[in-house]
Amino acid sequence: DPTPAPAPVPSTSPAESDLVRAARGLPVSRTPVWFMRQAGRSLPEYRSLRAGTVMLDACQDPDMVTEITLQPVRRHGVDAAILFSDIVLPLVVAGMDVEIKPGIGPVIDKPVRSVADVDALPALEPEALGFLETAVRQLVAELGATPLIGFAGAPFTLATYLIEGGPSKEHARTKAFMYAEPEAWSRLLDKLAVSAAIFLRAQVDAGAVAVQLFDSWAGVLSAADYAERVLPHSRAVFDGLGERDVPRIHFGVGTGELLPLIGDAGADVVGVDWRIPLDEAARRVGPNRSLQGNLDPAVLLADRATVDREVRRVVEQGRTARGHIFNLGHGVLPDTDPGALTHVAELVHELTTR
Ligand code: 1CP
Repeated sequence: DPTPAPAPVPSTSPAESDLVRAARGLPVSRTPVWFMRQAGRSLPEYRSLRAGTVMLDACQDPDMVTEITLQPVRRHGVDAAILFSDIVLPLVVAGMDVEIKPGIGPVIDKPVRSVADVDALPALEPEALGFLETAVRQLVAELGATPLIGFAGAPFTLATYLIEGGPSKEHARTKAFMYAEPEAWSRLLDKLAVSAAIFLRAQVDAGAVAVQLFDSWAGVLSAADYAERVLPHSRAVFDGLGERDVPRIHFGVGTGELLPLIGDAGADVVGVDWRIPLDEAARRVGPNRSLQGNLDPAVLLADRATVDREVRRVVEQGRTARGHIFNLGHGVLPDTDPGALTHVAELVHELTTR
């Protein structure tokens, strides 16, 4: 057999990319930009590839994960890829009967409503994540200098799906369980923290150079409840990374009042939605953390002049942070014109190139 040709040496390594540098508060060549939910329904190439494949099957097919993750990187020239997966995947792999219903989201037939339900939940075995390791290794090889962000759902946000049985607005049952069954609550969030940490470690060990913990729905909690009943479990997820020296991004929606705590849970980067300007967010998280955000995704449905004005504002307000990763304040809306995303990535680069 001939010796295989050596892999091309990229000019910069993903671990020294602008994304990682901004996350650490180091100088960058330009502000890095990526978009939450950059893969998915806004892209026609995604819709045609996914046609006929159930979401959770797609997430466990390494070739499909690789291709879908790469699509927005090729199209938009963004500064990071985020693994195509879902926050409920570790639960599915562990054997819980969670489904993702099209147009709805994660749904579970027998919601968790008692201490016995919590104790009956199956644990995630790291050995079951071979498909993930394969997908991440393939991706890292294809991405070259572009960093791959690994992610997981935070214990609170996962608990909302398990307890409610599906998506919900108020998360009233979740909060009721938290207040009524504090011990079972803590056991549930412990379990979810352990599986999230296993899921993140698998991605980092296979080559992801940053991680994002999505606590999308934590904004429904008061700061006191968040600090006492949720934060310790989110911190446990980050602690589960051990010595792995990758920047940690931590994001939730409507978390204006929680921003300092979201940072305290162990984040290098605090993700901010559109409700609070980044200069105010920088004051709230303090000088030792970077920020990610926070263009309102709905702005992308407006005219080009509005988009440009709002992008400039976010870039300017982001300059007050220790480091800034440009992103949306939440995921790309399905009706978004992909051309608007490409334009935003170009404009951020143009405005910030040193
Ligand atoms: O490109 C990327 O961003 C990677 C893909 C990705 C990510 C990061 C998907 C694919 N899901 C997620 C994370 C995720 N999943 C979060 C955290 C981010 C956020 O707040 O948006 C949450 C809350 C979920 C749960 C979920 N999965 C929902 C939301 C339901 C609700 O409560 O409102 C939905 C609709 C899904 C399904 C899903 N996940 C991903 C896609 C492309 C889809 C749609 C599936 C389909 O088309 O059938």
